[in-house]
Amino acid sequence: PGEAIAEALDARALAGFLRPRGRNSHKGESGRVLCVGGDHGKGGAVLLCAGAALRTGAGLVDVATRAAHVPALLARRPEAMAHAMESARELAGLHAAADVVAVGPGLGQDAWGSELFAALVDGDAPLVIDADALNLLAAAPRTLRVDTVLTPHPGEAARLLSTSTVDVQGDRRAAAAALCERYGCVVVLKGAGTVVAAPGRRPRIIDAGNPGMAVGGMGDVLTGVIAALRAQGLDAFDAACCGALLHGAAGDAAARDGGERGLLPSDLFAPLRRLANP
Ligand code: NPW
Ligand code: AMP
Ligand code: MG
Repeated sequence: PGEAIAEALDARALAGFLRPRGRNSHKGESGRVLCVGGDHGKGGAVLLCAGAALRTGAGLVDVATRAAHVPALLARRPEAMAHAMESARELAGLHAAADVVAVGPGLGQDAWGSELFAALVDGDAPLVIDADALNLLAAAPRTLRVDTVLTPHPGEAARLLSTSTVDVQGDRRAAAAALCERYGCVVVLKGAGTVVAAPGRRPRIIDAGNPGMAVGGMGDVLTGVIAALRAQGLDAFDAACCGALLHGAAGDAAARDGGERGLLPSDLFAPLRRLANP
C-alpha cells in the first residue's frame, strides 16, 4: 500500500490504510496517544494536536501540559485526558501507557520543555516530533529510532540542518534526504508540496493542501493526525504519507467550504473525520 499512495496521491488511496472498524473493536485497539506540549502562552497548540488525534480516530488521548491549561483544555475537549506536568517526573506513568507520543506543539525551549523532551526521546514509545521539540533536537543533533517521525516546516528544517530557510526551499527533496540522513528516521518536510522521506524509501510528494493553511496551529494539527495513524497500526512511513495527505485534503475541503483566507486549523476537524472514514 505504501506504493499505491505514491502513485495515486489522492484521498481514495487512503481507503487501503483506513479500514472500517470491526464490529467488536474497542478503544484499546485504536491506540493511546500522548500529546506533550503547551508551555505558557502556547496551550492552544497541544489542544489542537489532541483534537486532531481524536478526530483521526485515536482510541484514547492523554495530554501532558502546564497546570494552567488543564481547565481550558477540559472545557474545550472533554474526550481528552488532561494532566498537569510540573516536572518530567510526572510523565513516567503516562509515557508507559502510551502507544505513540506526539511531542513539541507549544512545548517551548525552556527548562520545562527541555526536561519533558529529554524524558521521552529515549523511551520505548514511538515518537512524532514537531515544533519546539525539533528546535531542541537541532540544538543537540543525534540519530533517532528509525520509526521516529519528524515534521519540520522549512524554518525548523533549516535549524535541524544548520542552514537557511532559503537553502531548504531551494531543493526541498535534498533537504528532506539530508534530514533523513542526519537523524536516521522518517521526515515530513512541510509547506506547499510536502515531501515525505525515510531511510531506504523512495520519497513522496504530497499533492494536497493550500495557502490558506499558512496559519498558526496548522502544523500542530498534522502532528496529531500522524500520531493517531501510528496508534492505529500504520508504520511510520505510511502514517507520515497518509497523515500529510489526510491533513492536506482536509485543508482543501475546508477551503472549498469557506475560502482560504481566514481558514482555521480547527476547521479541519470535520473534514478530517469524514476523510478518515473513506
Ligand atoms: P523565515 O522567516 O522565512 O526565515 P518558528 P512557529 C519559517 C507554537 N504555536 N516556507 C519562517 O522563517 C508551535 O507549536 C502555538 C518558508 C518563519 O518565520 C511552536 O511550539 C500556537 N518558511 C511555537 O509556537 C499557534 C517557513 O519558520 C518561521 C515556512 C513556535 O512555532 C502557533 C516561523 O517558525 C504555533 O503553532 C514555509 N512554509 N513555514 C498556539 N495557538 O498555541 C515556516 N517558515 O519560528 O519555528 O515558529 O512555527 O510559530
Ligand atoms: P506549521 O508551520 O507547523 O504550522 O505547519 C503548517 C502546515 O500547513 C503544514 O502542514 C504545511 O504543509 C501546511 N501549509 C502551510 N502553507 C502551505 C501552503 N502554502 N500550501 C500547502 N500547505 C501549506
Ligand atoms: Mg508548527
